[in-house]
Amino acid sequence: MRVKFILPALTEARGRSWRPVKYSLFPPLGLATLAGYLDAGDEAVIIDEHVEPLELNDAPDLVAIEAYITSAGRSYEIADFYRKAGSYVVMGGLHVTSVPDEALLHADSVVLGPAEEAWPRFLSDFREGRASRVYHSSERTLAGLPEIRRDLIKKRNYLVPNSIVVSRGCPHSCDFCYKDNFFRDGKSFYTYTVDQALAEIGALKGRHLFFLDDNIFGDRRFASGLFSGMRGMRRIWQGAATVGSVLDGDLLDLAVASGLRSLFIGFESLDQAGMLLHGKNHNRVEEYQKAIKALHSRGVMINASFVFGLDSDTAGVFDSTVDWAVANGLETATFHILTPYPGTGVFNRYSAEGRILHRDWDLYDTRHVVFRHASMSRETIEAGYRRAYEKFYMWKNICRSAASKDVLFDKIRHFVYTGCWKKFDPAWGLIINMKRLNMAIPPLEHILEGKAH
Ligand code: B12
Repeated sequence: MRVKFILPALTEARGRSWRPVKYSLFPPLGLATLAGYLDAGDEAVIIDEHVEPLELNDAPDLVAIEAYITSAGRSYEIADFYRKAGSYVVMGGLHVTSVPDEALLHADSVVLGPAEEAWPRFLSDFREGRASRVYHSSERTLAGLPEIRRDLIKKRNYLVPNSIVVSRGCPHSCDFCYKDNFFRDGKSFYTYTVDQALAEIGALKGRHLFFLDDNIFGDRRFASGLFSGMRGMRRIWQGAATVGSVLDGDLLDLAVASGLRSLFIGFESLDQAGMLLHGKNHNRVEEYQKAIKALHSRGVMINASFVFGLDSDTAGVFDSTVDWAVANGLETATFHILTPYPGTGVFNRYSAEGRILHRDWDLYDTRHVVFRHASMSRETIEAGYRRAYEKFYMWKNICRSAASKDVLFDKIRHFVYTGCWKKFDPAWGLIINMKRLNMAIPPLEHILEGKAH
């Protein structure tokens, strides 16, 4: 059987002569996971449209497409093309799970939620010529997962070929997150065993790793086993966690000893009331600075995430958030406009209140306002969002933020890391087009390495 796995490009990454490096960071791990379930005699290819052209001149037996919200339009185009060409088309992923009826207009079958149990069932039905239209499962385990087909990933196209995910979901329930809907009929947070995770890490060449898990600190027992096991493996790694989890006993020390050098943290908002509105009760604003200090004092850089457009936000929120982020020496930040993804709690609530403006999924990219805010206009929020990015990444503010560090080495590292990340997109574009992103990995490792305090 010939199978073509496709990750269609997100709207914002299409049709540009050069692309921001963020679209060349991570290979499509979900699709490589699914490819692991094929038989030895099957032929498989993975095409990631963010980093390579998709040739539409073939008719594989099976085309498997992963759709995110802003790649939905493109995913449907590709699905329609292949169905016409005579291929069988199956779709899955976050957006398909949110709106299966929409996806079924373009796909022969859809797989909803995590696919580790449903996908092999689909494959077996498909081989027997009796595939159903919809597959989903409530069985949730990562035990016995076949080897992820990393051999199908064109590593030179990515800055972080060693991305890895050792859990699914998250222990929390924020109403703007896809999680509750995606995992709705079963467990919504589960992990590899520690041994399974260590074996996968052990098989990855090179030093740098990036854990793509929503919350790598989320299961204390698993995380401490993992970090203890990684000690001595000479890895340096990045990942994501919550404010509270980095203050949870010795977990952070174990993480740093195992190679943690940079952490993504969803601070979201400096307004406690705003977060309560969205169920992010575990974020306590009074702990933010303590968490930042805990990380910086151990030489761990922070990539902070903020969301604008909570009902409690007013026009001052953009500047006050950036000023706070700069004053606290945060190395990098991503800003988002609150985006009610279909199927989430906030989408259902705003829908019921008649506040969803449209369903043009291309604009559900966290850069556009797609709902009616309690007090601010669309223009105010979008302009404030753009200003926040510009202001945070002004050289003046990068210098000011870097200067807030106590140790000279950290000041320099902050300056170089932030500058390289945001200020040199055309240079990144060149390296991407030359397919030489792997050249950037040793300097990245060097910068990240730093010296743990
Ligand atoms: C890598 C990544 C990206 C990459 C995407 C390309 C890529 N390589 O996948 C990049 C950097 C481009 C990206 C961009 C963005 N991302 Co992103 N990203 C991720 C991340 C960290 C990992 C994805 C991954 O590999 N997961 C692991 C694999 C195993 O899971 P999976 O892909 O979901 O696949 C499983 C199932 O979905 C299913 N499946 C998937 N596809 C298919 C296809 C078929 C045929 C079948 C049968 C099954 C199936 O089977 C797999 C195994 O169970 C996730 C977080 C996460 N932990 O998932 C966030 C995440 C998806 N991103 C998120 C966000 C917000 C964004 C951005 C909007 C951020 C921004 N403002 O720029 C953008 C744009 C996204 C958009 N417009 O839709 C959110 C989505 C939030 C939501 N919907 O509620 C997530 C969940 C992070 C989070 N917790 O907030 N992202």
